[in-house]
Amino acid sequence: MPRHKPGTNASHSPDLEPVAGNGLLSRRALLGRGAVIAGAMGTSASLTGAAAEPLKDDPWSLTMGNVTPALQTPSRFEKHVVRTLSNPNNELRNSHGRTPHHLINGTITPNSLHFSINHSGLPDIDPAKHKLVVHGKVKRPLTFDLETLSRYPLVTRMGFLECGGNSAPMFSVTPMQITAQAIHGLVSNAEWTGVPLSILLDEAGIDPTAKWLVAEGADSLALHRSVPVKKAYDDAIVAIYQNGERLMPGNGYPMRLFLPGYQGNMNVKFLRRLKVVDEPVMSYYEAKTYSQLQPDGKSWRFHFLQEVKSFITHPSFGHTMKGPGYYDISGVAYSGTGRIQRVMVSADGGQSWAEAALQAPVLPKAFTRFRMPWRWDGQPAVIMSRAWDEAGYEQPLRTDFVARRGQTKNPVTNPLIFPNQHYNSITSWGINAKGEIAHVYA
Ligand SMILES: Nc1nc2c(c(=O)[nH]1)N[C@H]1C(S)=C(S)[C@@H](COP(=O)(O)O)O[C@H]1N2
Ligand SMILES: [Mo]
Repeated sequence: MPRHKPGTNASHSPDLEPVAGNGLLSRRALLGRGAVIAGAMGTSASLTGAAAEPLKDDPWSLTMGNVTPALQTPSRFEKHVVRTLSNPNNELRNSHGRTPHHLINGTITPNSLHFSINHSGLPDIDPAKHKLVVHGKVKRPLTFDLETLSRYPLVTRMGFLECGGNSAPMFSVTPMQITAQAIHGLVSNAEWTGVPLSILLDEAGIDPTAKWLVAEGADSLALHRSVPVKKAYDDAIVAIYQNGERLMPGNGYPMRLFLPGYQGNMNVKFLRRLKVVDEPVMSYYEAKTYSQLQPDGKSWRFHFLQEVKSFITHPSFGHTMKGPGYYDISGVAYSGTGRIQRVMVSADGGQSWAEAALQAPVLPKAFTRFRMPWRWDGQPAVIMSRAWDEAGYEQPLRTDFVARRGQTKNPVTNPLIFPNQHYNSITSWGINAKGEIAHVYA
């Protein structure tokens, strides 16, 4: 394609030259040049419609508005932006709430929409009575309450939290026609504030030969997991704030273990015990539920790390394209190993790829939002994303991944519960000429 000077004619700007198949545009199109976007609109009008008409006053412009509430909630027009529940009728079993990734944007999951998994419900904990004990192979067993813990030096860090069972519907042999919320809703990202676990262990005087901790929650099943002491000293915290406010009851109020990048289940909520021991205790959740069953029938002993992953949230299943023209392809990428290095996007089912823009700051073990400018020509397209992390790990292609890790043919009573764990391969969305979006395997 011939190159033109930018600004001479928006529709022939070099920023509108395709960088990969099926209309992917240069990332430079994102650098705030409206003319480029206008050019991508093609012959149709701009995104905002015809020439501006004189404004008229709607009812809300004519009277005094509502009074400011003490605790604000989203607009009544956003009532559909909610978590989906696995146990809406309050049966005596576990309950999940899934994050609506296709309805939100940015990187921070609002506390009201952070996913939640509670194996024995939400305990109604009085923070004045809740205690955390540190004991076992230590010189000085210690007891903390929320107030004493709050007086320690606190650290704040952004971090994703993902259930090992997130994305399990992707193990289905046929693509399930469900939203990114239903597929990937068991991962969220928040700013956590708490006390580094290393400070508490040092104060207790941990036996230098001890290799493991047992963390236990105060809910009725006393969920407990073994955690390597090495991880505790690396970057673990006892979190007491979530996005600036106290933890939500469903996210561990008043205190929880936060292990950046490690399998959700190990992030013990309602934390009441840290016992220093020599060996892992092989608790129910590490020996059975969250162990990884392989196609050969064997299980991996532990699978702590949540590996590099990405998925497109916009556009995705549940959205409809509003005609040909400019779109942002956007989604989230994250890795339990560290920072996201690169995200590639394809609009032609993986035949060609272009590098997406990563929104700064790119933080370790946290969501990174990626964006890819795209001119959809109204023809069928398959969009997908693939991420790499700074340690060089790449998100596996689906065929390679399921060859190694298996698929499930079994008709399942609850289609969102699969026996397999830790899906970190690719998600593809197929768009037809009507602009309808389906979940496809490419
Ligand atoms: N005490 C306790 N801790 C728990 C759980 C629980 O049910 N009880 N659920 C675990 C599971 S399976 C996951 S994936 C994460 C989810 O954390 P969240 O509910 O804050 O999103 O918490 C883990 N910690
Ligand atoms: Mo989980």
